[in-house]
Amino acid sequence: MKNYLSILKWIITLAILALLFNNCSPGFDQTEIKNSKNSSEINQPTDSSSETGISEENTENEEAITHTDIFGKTIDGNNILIKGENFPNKAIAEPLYWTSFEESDDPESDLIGYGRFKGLADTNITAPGSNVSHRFDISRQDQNNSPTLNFGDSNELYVFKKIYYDFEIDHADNMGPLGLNLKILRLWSPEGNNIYTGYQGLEGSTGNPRTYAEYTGQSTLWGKIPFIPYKWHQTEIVYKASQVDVQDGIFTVIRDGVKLWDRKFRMRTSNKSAKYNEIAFDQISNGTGNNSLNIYYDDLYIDTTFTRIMLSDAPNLEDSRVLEVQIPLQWSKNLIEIKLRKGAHESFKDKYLLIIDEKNEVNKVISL
Ligand SMILES: [Ca+2]
Repeated sequence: MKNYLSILKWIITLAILALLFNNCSPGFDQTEIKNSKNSSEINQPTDSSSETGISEENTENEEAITHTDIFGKTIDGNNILIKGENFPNKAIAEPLYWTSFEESDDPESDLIGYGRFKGLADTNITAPGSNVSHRFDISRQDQNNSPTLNFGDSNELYVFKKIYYDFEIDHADNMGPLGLNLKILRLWSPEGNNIYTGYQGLEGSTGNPRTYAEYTGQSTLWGKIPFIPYKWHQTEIVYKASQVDVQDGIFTVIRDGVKLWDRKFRMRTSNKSAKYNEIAFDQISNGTGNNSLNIYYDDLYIDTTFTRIMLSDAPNLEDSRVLEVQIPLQWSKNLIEIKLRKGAHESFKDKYLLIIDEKNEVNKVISL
């Protein structure tokens, strides 16, 4: 009897549990679907506010939430739309110059000035994520063969490029009688004054790097950017013209995400007051030796504003080590269209789109 009552109790308990479960489960499922839908509406266009610290409205009212949304699939080469508010200014969406050196590109077509790309498409040494680079032999060439671009009257210049040096700076057969004097980056004014970062092969394996505003600078910046061959380097140049007779100009190189220096230069004087208007890469002064000196270029982006979008491995510029410039197609205060470029990143997962403003600071961060 006792056993019978015990079994009956169990049956009643199970029946009650079954009834409760039947009543609850449909409601639970519906809630889960709804939550999931809401969360996707809010988060998948990604809200950037948490990463940037930039205050955006935080309210219970879903209709009032403002955030940065992306529309389109994050696939390499895809065009996506970014919608939001208060994006930084960019008067012309497209950069001044862009080439990935892939098959369909003609790297010379948009270059202006006295130089041209004299190299050849190369498929053997290419930057990570690229199929084609541009091989350029600087041996026995004068500066008239260096890639050069006229950027007009702009006070600012931003350059993103990938570069690979297939030679040693101090090898005897690479040097002419006066050594190997290689200016890897140079900005020229119509008056002949210029600022450059360069090496001299006679001075050892790092090339004794120097950065100097010729005719107008007050001192030379030594070191900071040792010559490192046989390796792809993602290189960015941030330039801002100085005022006349004032040491307040910016010419900073960022290599593989690391800002190599942060100092100001006097780029103009009363005697030489014109601003720089041309950029030249890899100019040789004083000749070379008998060896070929191959330089490989990949992904060259030049613009007259710092405003841009970068795909990064970190939500801020300080911690970014792999950066890929994205190609803007449309740009307004609340709508940006870009052509997505994965570049050296293995995937878009856990990466960030950084919207950079006119001051070269992060305006918004979009988590992918
Ligand atoms: Ca390429």
